[in-house]
Amino acid sequence: MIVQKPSTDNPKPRGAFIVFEGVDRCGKTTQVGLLVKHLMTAGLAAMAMNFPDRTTMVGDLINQYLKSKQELDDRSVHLLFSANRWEAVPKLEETLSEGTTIVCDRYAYSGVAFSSSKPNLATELEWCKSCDVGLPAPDAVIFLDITQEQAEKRGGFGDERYEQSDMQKQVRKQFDKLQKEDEADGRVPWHFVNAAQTVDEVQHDINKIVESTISSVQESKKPVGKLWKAEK
Ligand code: Z5A
Ligand code: MG
Repeated sequence: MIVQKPSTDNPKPRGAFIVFEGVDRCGKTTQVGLLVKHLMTAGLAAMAMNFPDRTTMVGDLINQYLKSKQELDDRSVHLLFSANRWEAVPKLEETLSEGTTIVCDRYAYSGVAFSSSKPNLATELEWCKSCDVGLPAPDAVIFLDITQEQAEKRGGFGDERYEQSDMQKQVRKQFDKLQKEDEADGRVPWHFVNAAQTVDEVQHDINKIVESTISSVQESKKPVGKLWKAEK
């Protein structure tokens, strides 16, 4: 992997912002950990992030909701998931500007895909997206692609809200809509990786995508984009 050396003419490039998405048990957390290790072994600064971040006050409310200890209206909890990302923005931007690549386990796409899969918000995709407009945009979304049947072979669902087959199938449809919208917009590239392969095979595919993303971020010197925001 090419690691650009900073100099006076060539200041330290920003880090890349890589987001992992996919349905339940597709292997996101497994691959985020492996990717961070791989990048650090190659001499690159890299850091993992995850959403929901259950360690904050907002994240604690989300955690109580996901564990069914707390009932919340669908729009309210959607706003909490979004707030949980907005509260992370200063850290996210600072980390990228210091040249550290961020590998993020779920992001706004999960936010919109899960909320808009609920009957009350089924026709509210645009409202769901609007809460996250302007967040830092990923340089790449890695979608770990697996069928519901394959994912279910990895063990039964846990006891959290949303861990049900019908919900997960609807979520997958919503992810597909979001991918098509991003494709039409042309700013955030999605990469579909066959997540039904072995852990090593999945990792191999991911490493190639991420190495090329990091190189293009370094070469283009483009600042971090704004998610779903119309360009002026
Ligand atoms: N949610 C939301 O509603 N709104 C939002 O804005 C956000 C999230 C951000 C909690 O998320 C819930 O929040 C989630 C979406 C919603 N609800 N659901 N479903 P979470 O990220 O905390 O969820 P999680 O509990 O970590 O599950 P997960 O992320 O879906 O799993 P995963 O990270 O994709 O998979 P994994 O933990 O890496 O692997 C699962 C198992 O498969 C494990 O035993 C691995 O060892 C095994 N595995 C992994 N890779 C492989 C391969 N290649 N082969 C075989 N076995 C494998
Ligand atoms: Mg996970």
